[in-house]
Amino acid sequence: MEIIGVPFDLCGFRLGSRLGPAAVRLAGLAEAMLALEYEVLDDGDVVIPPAHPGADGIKQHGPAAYVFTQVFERVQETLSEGHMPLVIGGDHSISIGSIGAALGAYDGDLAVLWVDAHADLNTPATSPSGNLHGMPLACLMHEPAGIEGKTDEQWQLLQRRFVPNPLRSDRTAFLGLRDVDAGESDRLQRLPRGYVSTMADIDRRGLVTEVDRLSAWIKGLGVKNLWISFDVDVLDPILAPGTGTAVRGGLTYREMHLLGEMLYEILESDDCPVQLVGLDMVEINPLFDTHNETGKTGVEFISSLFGKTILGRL
Ligand SMILES: [Mn+2]
Repeated sequence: MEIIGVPFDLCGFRLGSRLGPAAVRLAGLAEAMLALEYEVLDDGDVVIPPAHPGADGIKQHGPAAYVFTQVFERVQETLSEGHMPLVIGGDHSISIGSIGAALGAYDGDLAVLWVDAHADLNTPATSPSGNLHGMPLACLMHEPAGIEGKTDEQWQLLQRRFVPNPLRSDRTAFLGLRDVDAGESDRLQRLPRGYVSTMADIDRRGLVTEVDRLSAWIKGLGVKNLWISFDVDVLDPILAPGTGTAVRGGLTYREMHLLGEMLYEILESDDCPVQLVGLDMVEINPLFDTHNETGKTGVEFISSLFGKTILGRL
């Protein structure tokens, strides 16, 4: 596996997630993967340009495109070498580059599991904030910008350059949703539905039932490759305060580990036709954290996802 640090936060709600890759490294990501007997490469961070708001159009479009280009190329290269990219952000906009590259590498044969409090399905027209970190899935799905002129041009440029093969909404799974904007909700209703599990579903039926349902969905999809995009704001802020977009009522510590362990079992099982090809971990903001608890928690989730159990890697 290869760690790709993306200290880019200009498209987020609050600055500070540029410190996320350092926090996750400090929490021992590479060491944890080595302990599980994976080979780990870390070629450092992509280069981040200074902020440049632009006169009109999408906020910080220039710096974003500059960063996504590098993310796209690094992920493409890592996949072509047969390695697993671990993309550490940074705000969630960077998934346009990472998942766009994976969609290209597998010719569109890709499902995405979006583990996040938010649906990130806004377009420039429906986004209440105008921040690109709330729009990556809409961009990946080739939804139209909904605003003409420069915004539309810039939106289409992102799609042309980074998303040659659009993500199909019916191959997208959401887990942990609890803060969905009106425009996103409309889009979720309108687009062909993949898998959706909100925090209310998890409360009613329990995480095990919901992940079993996810397992059946993944196995029946007819797709060979899976990308997991993990936004730490899916976790309850009591557990993971170090994020700029905290929402109460998230996954608990034990649910987080159970999710990682169950996903590992599903993906390792003999009857699973889908392989995990890459991971994003985003929105870790050490400025809001206490003693790097959120960085450490992120590393614990990744460890469970890659086979760590109480009794070792089974
Ligand atoms: Mn997100």
